Amino acid sequence: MKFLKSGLLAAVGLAMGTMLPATTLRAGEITGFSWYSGVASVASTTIYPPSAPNNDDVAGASPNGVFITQKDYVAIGPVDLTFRTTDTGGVTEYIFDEGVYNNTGLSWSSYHLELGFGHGVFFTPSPSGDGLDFDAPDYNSILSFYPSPGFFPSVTATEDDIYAAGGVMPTLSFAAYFRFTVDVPDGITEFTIRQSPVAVPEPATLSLLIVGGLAALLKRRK
Ligand SMILES: [Ca+2]
Ligand SMILES: [Ca+2]
Ligand SMILES: [Ca+2]
Repeated sequence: MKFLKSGLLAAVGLAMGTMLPATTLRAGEITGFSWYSGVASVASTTIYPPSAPNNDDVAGASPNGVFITQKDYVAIGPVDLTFRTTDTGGVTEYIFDEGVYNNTGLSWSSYHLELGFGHGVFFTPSPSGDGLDFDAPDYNSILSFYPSPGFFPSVTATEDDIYAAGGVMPTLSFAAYFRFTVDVPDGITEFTIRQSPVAVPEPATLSLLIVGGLAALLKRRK
């Protein structure tokens, strides 16, 4: 499995290297990609130079896109997708399309995305007003976590957080795409999209919570 994973990574790296020779560096654009997780595998991605750099205020789907074809969660926890960037002389808006597979054995009640820097224990959230955001303040582009057969119809976005909820994504189900929009500014060399599924509390956990609550109540009465 390990060999498969490293082989896959090597293949992705090789593919990106082939597509992105050093001479193609341009402004405000995503140039490379890494992922970090103990709970999921990322099948592949393709990074192209943006066809419309510095299009921060665009409404609707940005022509600049990043596809991440499959993210296969085998346990609940965060996955950090880190993108290398280079200046473009402005803010470039990207649309992200992701395939997400729930292989955790648990149903998910919501899905959380955060923008920041670094990965793992070194992850730090993106500050307010730094130009890196989920299409703030306009929020006039693609934001959808409700592909067929459903999943999360209710989505709220703030500058650096997206919460998708209002439904359930059962185990062994696949979302052909989750879609969201990110503004990539000048002045950074990389940024991270941290993504975390949130599991529906198991009946056993719920019972424990209820028992705990009752015990606390009885203690107070005494
Ligand atoms: Ca920010
Ligand atoms: Ca924007
Ligand atoms: Ca926009």
